[in-house]
Amino acid sequence: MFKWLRRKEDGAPDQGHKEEKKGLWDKFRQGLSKTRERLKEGLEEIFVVERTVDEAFFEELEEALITADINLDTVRALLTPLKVRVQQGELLKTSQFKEALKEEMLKILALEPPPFPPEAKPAVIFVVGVNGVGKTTSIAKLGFRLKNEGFTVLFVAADTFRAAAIEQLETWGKRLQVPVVKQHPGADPSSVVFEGLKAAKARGLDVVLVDTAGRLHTKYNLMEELKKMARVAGKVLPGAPHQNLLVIDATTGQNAVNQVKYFREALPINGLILTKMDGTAKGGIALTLTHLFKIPICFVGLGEKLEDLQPFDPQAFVEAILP
Ligand SMILES: Nc1nc2c(ncn2[C@@H]2O[C@H](COP(=O)(O)OP(=O)(O)OP(=O)(O)O)[C@@H](O)[C@H]2O)c(=O)[nH]1
Ligand SMILES: [Mg+2]
Repeated sequence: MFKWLRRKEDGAPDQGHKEEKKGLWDKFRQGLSKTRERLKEGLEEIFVVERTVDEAFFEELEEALITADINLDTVRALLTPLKVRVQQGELLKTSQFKEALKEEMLKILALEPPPFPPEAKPAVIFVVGVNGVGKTTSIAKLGFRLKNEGFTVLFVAADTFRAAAIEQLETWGKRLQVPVVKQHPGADPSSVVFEGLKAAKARGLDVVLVDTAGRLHTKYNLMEELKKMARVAGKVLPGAPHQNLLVIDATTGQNAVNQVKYFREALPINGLILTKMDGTAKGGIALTLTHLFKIPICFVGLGEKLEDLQPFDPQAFVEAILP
């Protein structure tokens, strides 16, 4: 059901398609309940009484959408086409409005993610983002998913900033039976990348997931470090890194916009992972980011369990926030 999600053609026994549509929609519904509740508070009053759409209605709607962390530009982008339809004499009743709003949201969200994993062997994926957003746990969850789809995986502990970061990835590696390439804390992250990619190439593995630091000692510049890691990766494997995924914590709110700008200066960002959707009423950030940057959301974190990192389904998302 997601064309961009690749499965390994040769190995993998059919897992009986885990992403059954209904199961996924339920997960989105559950994971996005806080955002839905927030929107409901604002929207219920607007939609509950059938009335004729007027200027005041638009103002109330605008306000309600902003409270779910959809930024003003994005709200206007959503509502302007609807205003035009009202002016043209269509959509005159509030009851027709919700479906039309969903359609507008889907237009913004309909960006097809790049193939996952990318079609290279080994495929090298950098997972980047500021500290604490969920990079390492997302790597574990992606590793779990890839293994289930029949791919062989390697983790690279290139967040050498803290000893605990290396240990955290190692623990996941043991649990998932995924090999981990690491060095001592404080080692040059690029050197770990170099060693990791060499190892993946030598062992003929399918996918390399590279964990990176969210902050560094003050004498380093995180962005310069990331660029260097990418250059080193490209020397070992031309074309690597094949995909850079930026992890954004959905609870951050509008600061996420700055984070995308910041990381995009260092690396081309091919997709977003929005974590902790389950813990926030600010799920509307998904719309803001895709609208402003036109970067697809690949995965969303809907809970803490391994299977809670799910491919982003725009339709399930829209239905979940606007029931
Ligand atoms: N509820 C929820 N918690 C999450 C999700 N993703 C990550 N977390 C939690 O967020 C916390 C931080 O996750 P990490 O993976 O360690 O974050 P990180 O980006 O690697 O952090 P640093 O290595 O410090 O930069 C952990 O407690 C995770 O369990 C999610 O989708 N939902
Ligand atoms: Mg980490």
